[in-house]
Amino acid sequence: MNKHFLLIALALALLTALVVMPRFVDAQDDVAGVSAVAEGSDSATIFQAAGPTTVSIQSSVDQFRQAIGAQNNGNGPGTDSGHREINWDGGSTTNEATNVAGNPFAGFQVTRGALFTTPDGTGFVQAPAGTDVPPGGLAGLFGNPTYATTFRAFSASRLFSAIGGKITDVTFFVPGGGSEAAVNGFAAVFTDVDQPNGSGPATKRGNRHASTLVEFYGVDGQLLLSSFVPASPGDGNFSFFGVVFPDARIARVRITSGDVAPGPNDSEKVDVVMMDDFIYGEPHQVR
Ligand SMILES: [Ca+2]
Ligand SMILES: [Ca+2]
Repeated sequence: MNKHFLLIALALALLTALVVMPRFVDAQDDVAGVSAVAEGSDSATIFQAAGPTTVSIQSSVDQFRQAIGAQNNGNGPGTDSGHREINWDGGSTTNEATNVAGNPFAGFQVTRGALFTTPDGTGFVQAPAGTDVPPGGLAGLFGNPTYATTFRAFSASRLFSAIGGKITDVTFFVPGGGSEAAVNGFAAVFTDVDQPNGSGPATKRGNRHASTLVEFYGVDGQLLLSSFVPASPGDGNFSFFGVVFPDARIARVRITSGDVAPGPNDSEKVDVVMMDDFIYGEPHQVR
């Protein structure tokens, strides 16, 4: 083959790659959408939104709740339908407490059927971005005063984060103290996802490195679906990403929030990301 043929073939390959990039590669402010995406599963429905205010994502959050089962089962025993939510606020919209938990964090395993583990961190924190109440929320715990304004809560007043790591694994149990379980859908709210989702072809010219990723695994440990979370550059903006399947097949969710463990300043080089509300289908026993 001659050199010209190779160049033409290369150009065609690049063109094809551009054309087939996922439709939500270019996240923008106030993007919202519901779509079925054949990325790892042709039966998943994706809910995603991003933007500068809580309103930017609220309709997608509400649509997701409807899709997994509208009833919020709170701390009740395991049931047939509906969903569970964790807003990290301890039952108060003015909660200023900084609550640190170990790893794994089992505080919601019996009541709402979710257990949290961080493979690269040491524990978890539920806290406001910043507060005068010692140790001072995320800003105080992570020793970075800029965190008080870099992050905002979707549900007032506290956020959630791994400590010393950027990865959170969520596994499910039948509420009330039951055995391992699976859910039909899972979604999370994020604040301050700055780096664009999707990894485009321009790895050399322009960094399209994405910071925040959600992976969904089945009961046999197989990867069901993986996606980056849409970004909304600017301090304290909101992102939402969720997936619903036709049945309870998600046994584990791995969330990579940001590209660095909390501590350093959020900057163009490192994207620090905090989490807020987790919403998931009623956990059903794995058979
Ligand atoms: Ca909250
Ligand atoms: Ca950030």
